[in-house]
Amino acid sequence: MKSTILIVAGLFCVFAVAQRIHCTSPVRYYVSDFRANWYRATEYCFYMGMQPVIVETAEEHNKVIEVVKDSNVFTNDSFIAWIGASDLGEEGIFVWHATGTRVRYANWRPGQPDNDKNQEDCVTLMNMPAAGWEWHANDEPCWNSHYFICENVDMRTQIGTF
Ligand SMILES: [Ca+2]
Ligand SMILES: [Ca+2]
Repeated sequence: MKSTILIVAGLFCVFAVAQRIHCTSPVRYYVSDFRANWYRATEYCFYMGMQPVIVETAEEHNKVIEVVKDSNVFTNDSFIAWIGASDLGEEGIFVWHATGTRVRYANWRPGQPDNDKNQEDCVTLMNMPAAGWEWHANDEPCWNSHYFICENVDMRTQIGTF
């Protein structure tokens, strides 16, 4: 019985490893080639059968940076994109929109999120090295217009089963 469990666990791990390889394929993310407010960006991700990107680990954060750098809209001096988190539901409680789960990891710049002017509820990824922004997360007014990042829904769901 013990060995059966081990074999089953072993197979599951192989399966999980296979998924992980698939997850890091280039098709996982979409970087928009136009700017939109956070709401429109969110709608657009779902419209394409994707979802607003969830960035839950430093590894995913780095992967997203790679994908952005490969995109047509990236410029070295200034880049801002919406990601799929907000505190629209409850001020100060940031949640991934696609799953309703709390944001546990975010590369917030020190001092962020600051809910500036009591108007900042949606999260961007921001790279503006001259101003001290180095792929930091920031809360901004949701109606600002930025590029945005979507990810493949199926990949995220499969990770969830692991
Ligand atoms: Ca807020
Ligand atoms: Ca802010």
